[in-house]
Amino acid sequence: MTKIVLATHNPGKVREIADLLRPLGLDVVSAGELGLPEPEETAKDFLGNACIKAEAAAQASNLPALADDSGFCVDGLNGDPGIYSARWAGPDKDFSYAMSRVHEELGLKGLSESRGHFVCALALAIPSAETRMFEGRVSGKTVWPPRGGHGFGYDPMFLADGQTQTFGEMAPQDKHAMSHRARAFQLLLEDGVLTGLVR
Ligand code: ITT
Repeated sequence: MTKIVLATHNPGKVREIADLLRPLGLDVVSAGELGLPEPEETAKDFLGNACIKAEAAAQASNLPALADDSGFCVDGLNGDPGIYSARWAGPDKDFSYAMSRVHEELGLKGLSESRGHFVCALALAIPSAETRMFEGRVSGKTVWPPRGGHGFGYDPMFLADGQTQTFGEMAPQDKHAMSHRARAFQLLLEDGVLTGLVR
């Protein structure tokens, strides 16, 4: 079986990406399990940071590596937290705190809610081949108070367009049917490079 590294240390992402990859029959191992270091995310956009993480993991492991850089972009906060979504949760990765911060900063601008979207950039780095990149997004709005205990990160405060349940309330398979991550993943599958690895 072809082995692929998930170049992330975020358990929520490992769970979701492993679900999306499972039908392909790849042998998935996470960067955490391999003890790979976390590179600094110094790029100015999601695609650039995904590339940094995928290429660092591919180089360190000499295996194909798939990285996800993602975030929550709130229109009323000029796109913040955006690429800083993980950093807004502080060193303890406290997303109750990060969600409160979004709510409070909207409040300082006189807003009780705002349109926003999730972005997911995927980068697939294969040793001695060119890195491939794909981006997906899903639009909706913020809700307060947060609702639901599924998912991770900002899921409980995001209501996608046309939905009545937040991402935090949705069953995992329902989020997978429409999320930014699933959309980026669909583009990756259509590209064929991943299925090419399995053959
Ligand atoms: P890695 O870099 O190790 O992958 P990270 O959590 O630091 O883990 P990012 O820099 O891409 O990853 O941060 C993205 C943050 O955006 C993540 O920590 C979540 O809080 C949030 N986020 C991304 N996708 C999300 C989703 O599907 N639902 C809720 N929040 C999400």
